[in-house]
Amino acid sequence: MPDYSWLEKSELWSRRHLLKIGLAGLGVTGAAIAARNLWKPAPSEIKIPSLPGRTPTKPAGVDPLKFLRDFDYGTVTQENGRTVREFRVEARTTPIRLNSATSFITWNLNGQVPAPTFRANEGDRIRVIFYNRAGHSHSLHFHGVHESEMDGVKPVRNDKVFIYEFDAEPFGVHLYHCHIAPVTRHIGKGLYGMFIVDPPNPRPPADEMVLIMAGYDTNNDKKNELYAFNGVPHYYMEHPVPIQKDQLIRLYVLNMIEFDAAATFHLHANLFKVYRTGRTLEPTEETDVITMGTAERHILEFSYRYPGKYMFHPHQDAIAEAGCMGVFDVIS
Ligand SMILES: [Cu+2]
Repeated sequence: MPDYSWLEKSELWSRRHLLKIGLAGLGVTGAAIAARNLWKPAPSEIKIPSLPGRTPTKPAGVDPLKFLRDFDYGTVTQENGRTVREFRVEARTTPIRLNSATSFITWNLNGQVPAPTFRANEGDRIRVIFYNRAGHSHSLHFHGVHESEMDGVKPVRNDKVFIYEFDAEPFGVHLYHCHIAPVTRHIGKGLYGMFIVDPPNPRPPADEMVLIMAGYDTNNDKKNELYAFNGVPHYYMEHPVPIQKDQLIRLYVLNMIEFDAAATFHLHANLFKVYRTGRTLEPTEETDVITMGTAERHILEFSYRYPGKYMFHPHQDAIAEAGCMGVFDVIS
């Protein structure tokens, strides 16, 4: 669960301020806010290997090993007999260190790239309180089904709050991102995240992880000079992802690379089952490389039979070699 204490402590979320921006009218009270953390996902028999020592990347706010399995289920309350999940995010402008030579100004949510992975059950009411403190206009456009006013193409100006509210549907792997023109730039600067809607009957227990592929146009030439899984180039090469042998792994993979028409995802020494857009409960194919256009996303499932280190990367090797590459460390 991400640490939102900075938000709760801030003057912004004082009762007076909530009243001012109209949240009280939506039924959000201090009691509802205090209810955060009451709901947690059911524990399973899945073994999550302990993570190796990490290289903190602050002030970027990105810890790719932690991000992998970090699902934000929101603050859960019941309102008029239905489940409401409330997420609070703040758009900011902060630098991230991409490598020893390159610092990059990102446009982000809560100081992190990618933005938090929101997760809900199909049919939940979603409420996203979006506070823009980035210095210029941004918005949040969610994929999925919702009303026109909630489509997130209208700019939210600096220092303004907008509340997106809609139902989580349909189940699957979705995404959200800023939709201010030029969108290539707003996404390329880091304002994107995943939005997972779980089906009414949960998928089988698995070690679940999020992998978001993205590019960085560091010199504004409308091409990417660096690429990354989950924000930091080459990170999972330097910090392999430990996974358990013979255990089901479920990857939620999203391609957010701008400027390149498509990216593939390839897994070494294995094949994975594909659930296109997470929209099926049975796999639709089995392969070891899948092509994703920008914004395409899938669930990929597999397990490793043999211990050892195995790479994963787009099979456009130029993209992989420029940072979008990682390793699973299969342990027994
Ligand atoms: Cu933006």
